[in-house]
Amino acid sequence: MTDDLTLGSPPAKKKFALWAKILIGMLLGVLVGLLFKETAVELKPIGTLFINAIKMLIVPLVFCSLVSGVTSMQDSQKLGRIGIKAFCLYLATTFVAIAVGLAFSIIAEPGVGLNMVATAVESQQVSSPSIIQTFLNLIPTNPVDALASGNILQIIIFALFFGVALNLCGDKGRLAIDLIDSLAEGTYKLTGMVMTLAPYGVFGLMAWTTGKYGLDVLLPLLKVVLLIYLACIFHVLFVYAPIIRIFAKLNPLRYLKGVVNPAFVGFSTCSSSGTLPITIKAAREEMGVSKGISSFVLPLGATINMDGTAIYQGVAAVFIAQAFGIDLSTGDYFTIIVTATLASIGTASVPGAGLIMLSLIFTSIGLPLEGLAIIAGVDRILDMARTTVNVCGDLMVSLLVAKSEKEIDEDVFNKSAT
Ligand code: DAS
Repeated sequence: MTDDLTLGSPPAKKKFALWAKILIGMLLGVLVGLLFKETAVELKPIGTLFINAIKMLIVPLVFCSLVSGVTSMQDSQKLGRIGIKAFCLYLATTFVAIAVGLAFSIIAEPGVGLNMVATAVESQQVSSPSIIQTFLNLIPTNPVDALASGNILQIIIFALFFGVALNLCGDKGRLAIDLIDSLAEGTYKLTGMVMTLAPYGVFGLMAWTTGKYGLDVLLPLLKVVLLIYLACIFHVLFVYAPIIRIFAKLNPLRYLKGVVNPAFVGFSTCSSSGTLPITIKAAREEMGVSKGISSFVLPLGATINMDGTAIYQGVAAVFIAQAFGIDLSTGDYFTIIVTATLASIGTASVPGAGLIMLSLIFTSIGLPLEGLAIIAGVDRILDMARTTVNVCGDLMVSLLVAKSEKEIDEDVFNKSAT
């Protein structure tokens, strides 16, 4: 796979695949982090520069590509159908993800034998807004403020309604539609340009992460870290891949090839929304998902779909219960599933958000909040895995929806193996 943008490189020169450059950047970053700790932690600005460059794209790309995508679908009923399909699929995969996390930790018992003692710590009341309030918050009272503050859900709602309105304008809407189409194309090209920075940004992020969280932080909690990574890998290979094979009747290996770039970027940035421009680009160029579907389903997924976070919350809750010798009842497990599903919708797609929402889970079943401090030590390492699964889950659902709506170019999808 190569990036479609050749920024001045001579056509005759063999293009080294972007994913390979990112992988080399990642490995070099880990090496520098392990060998030169002090220097490595100073390299974070290189990664921050890359993340800021991606964040620069999110609002214009999501707004322009969503309005452009909606206006390319004249049928508003189809739009509603796509939204309901995506929402239901996101909820269903999150539900399965929590079950996977609970199953892995019940079987492996990572916290058994740690015999930690809880001291009375006031539970910080982290409350996710009520269902009613969540829906009320969807409507932007000031669209410009929503764009300026990067409130993705409000931008999605405004762009959806604005796109439908432009469709209803007939010829009078043509000028605005053409303008937004070209703005969308411009932000898309800009994404390709930013992607050329990925190998360097990933190098800086991995060097800083390894330098800061080296092996000495990891070793005491190695079992739970390995368990969460194992559960995440299982979820992608034994839940997503079979779903694609069975329900989309597509080759799952090509899906796994197509998610490589967004997965690498999600892994190193720990931000699904920060990875969104790259995720949209991969959906279109590697999987053949249409502009309309990718520009609607992926921003929605980056906001409400957090399967990796759900796995992490399932494992972490059982791990801390075991570590403190607390027996969980069936009702507790049910509470974890419901709370983690709702929490994952409310979890912001930025680094460390899952840890904050974990306190909601702990509070809901009476687990000691000291457990958060234990998990926090390795949370960045865990965030890398869960964000990667969050991104892969968004792409999987966009593929299913595109296939069901006959909005996938299978020639593009099948070429991604080349
Ligand atoms: N880092 C979040 C994301 O961007 C996930 C999390 O913190 O759980 O998806």
